[in-house]
Amino acid sequence: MHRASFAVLCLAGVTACSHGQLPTNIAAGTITVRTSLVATVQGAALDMALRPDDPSRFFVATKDGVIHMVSDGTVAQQPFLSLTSGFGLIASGERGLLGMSFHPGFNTPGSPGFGKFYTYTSEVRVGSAEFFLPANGPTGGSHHNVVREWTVDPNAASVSNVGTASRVLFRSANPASNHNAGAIKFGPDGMLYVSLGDGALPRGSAQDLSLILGKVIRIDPTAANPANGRYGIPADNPFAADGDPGLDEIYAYGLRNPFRMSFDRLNGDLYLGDVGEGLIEEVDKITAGGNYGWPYFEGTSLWSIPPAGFSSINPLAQYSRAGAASIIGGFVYRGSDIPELYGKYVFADAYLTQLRYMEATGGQIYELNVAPGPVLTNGIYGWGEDASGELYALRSNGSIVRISAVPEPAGTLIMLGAIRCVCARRRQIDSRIDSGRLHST
Ligand SMILES: [Ca+2]
Ligand SMILES: [Ca+2]
Repeated sequence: MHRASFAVLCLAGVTACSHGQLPTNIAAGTITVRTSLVATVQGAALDMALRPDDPSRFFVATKDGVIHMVSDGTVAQQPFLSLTSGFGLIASGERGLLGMSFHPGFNTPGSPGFGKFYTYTSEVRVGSAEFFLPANGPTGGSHHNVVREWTVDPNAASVSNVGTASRVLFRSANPASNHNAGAIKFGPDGMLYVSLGDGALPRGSAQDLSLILGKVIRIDPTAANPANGRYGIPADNPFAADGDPGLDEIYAYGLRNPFRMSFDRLNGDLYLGDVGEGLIEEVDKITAGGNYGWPYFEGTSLWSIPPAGFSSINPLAQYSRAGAASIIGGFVYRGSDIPELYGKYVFADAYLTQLRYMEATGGQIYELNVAPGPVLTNGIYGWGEDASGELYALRSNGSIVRISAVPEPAGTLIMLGAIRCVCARRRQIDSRIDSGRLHST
């Protein structure tokens, strides 16, 4: 149906139906990496966080509501956090524990973020939501997407008092069960950035600046300004000026379902993958106040007729949804293990096993060649970045897969060894010939 409406719009001569050159097959790139299994957790892994003080432990979040602690490839028997019972988490379909982040001050005594981490969860509706569609009212909608702040003993191996350890920063009533987004990341400015989907129905929420749907928001979780009391709003947010009718929380808008989001650790640039409707998946670089087009544009393709004078920011890159499903935004690679990948944005698609990359400035998308080894047989739902900037694909079967440089192939080493062996034997024979001993052996 959406394809049909697109065709009608194009035939009607509306401009910007310019996606026609999108390849359905992504070109093979020139970079080859190796994948290796770090560990496997139970459930679909979709986010990974590191404590600011401890690069050796990975905290891996699963859709069904568990945060696992992984140290040196071993998954701790006791989960760091479990929301699987008695919590009201909904983990069906696109809902669940969708993101987590430690406060940068998590292990700094005296920091307002000491002992604090944050989650984004889909939960049963409880009371009134702070954000809702007027048509549904504050108690309506499918479920609540909830941002919570957890306060724990930084030395504790797990959160034991799940019922009381968190406070709700806000609830957003999602109109439908899908398009929840759920990335939650601290920026280099110490602010918390959260991506929210457009809630699926009705279309248009992403362009409505009175709604939180289809936005990236920016808040200070440990402050409390008079506007809300549960978190602060940075004064330099794009719609926070006195008299500006747009929600003060909004950082960027016009997004459909920006499921995964990351900051480039080198320069603080914010990237996300925005999941498409029927034709196009896209990578966006997010700037303050930016409008990313949905639902008037899906990628650079017109999806519905915009108002006169409408303009929006095109994606950095886009690919056809044909044969794909949902973009899983990754990271700009800033590690040292794969020098040729440095500065490239690495990402994936939820239903494909391919790894993809492009220049951080956008343009052509390539497939990352993967050397023979453990096979990526399940789709990728998320990405993690370790303290050194190395990347990990988080898969739907719970496996955490490290991307690394291809080592010197074993065959080459054997051949080199054989050549050395032959040469040594030859030298031995030569010396025996020289000394006239060959026939005596
Ligand atoms: Ca405002
Ligand atoms: Ca867009």
